[in-house]
Amino acid sequence: MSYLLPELPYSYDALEPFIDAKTMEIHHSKHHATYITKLIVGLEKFPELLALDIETLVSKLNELPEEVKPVVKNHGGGHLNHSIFWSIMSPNLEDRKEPSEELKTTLGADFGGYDNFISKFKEMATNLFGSGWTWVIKNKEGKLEIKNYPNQENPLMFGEYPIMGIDVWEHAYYLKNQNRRNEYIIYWLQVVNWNEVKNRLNK
Ligand code: MN3
Repeated sequence: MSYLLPELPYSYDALEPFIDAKTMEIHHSKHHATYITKLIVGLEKFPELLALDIETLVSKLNELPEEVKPVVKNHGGGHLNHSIFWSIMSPNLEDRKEPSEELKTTLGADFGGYDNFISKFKEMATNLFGSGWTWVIKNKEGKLEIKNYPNQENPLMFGEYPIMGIDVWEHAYYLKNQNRRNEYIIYWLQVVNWNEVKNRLNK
């Protein structure tokens, strides 16, 4: 079994009061788990693909046999997106305190400053229509961009590196925030693991 649900590096209630325990439990143990189950079923006849790590599989989307592209795009993307998502949140105050001046400079460099970077991220996530993710990506030229991708698409499918991304599917916030996606976005930004964001910038 090559694709497994990663254990959360913290308990379901660890991100309270910003992200509630029930949402975390359903999101991880049901939604994320289902992407993995469906990915494994969809790749049944392709053991060589099941043997790849998830980042490699998703990066190769365009080269894959036509019949597996949809399952890799939807469920492979779902597995990878959520694996990243859990890792870039933290209950640890040291991880989620304001980024250092150095990190703020790096994040803000392509946006006219860190405050503009945060405003743009909030605006993009608020305005994403339907289900999808707002990503901070490093493009092929090494510049940062903020982009919206629908459903479970991942930047690696487009030759971009995902630095941080917010899941704005309703399942990520509806129990707590109902239709107030903007409230969820503000709460989510309180639990971002900036140390992990920094690690991803240096990859
Ligand atoms: Mn989700």
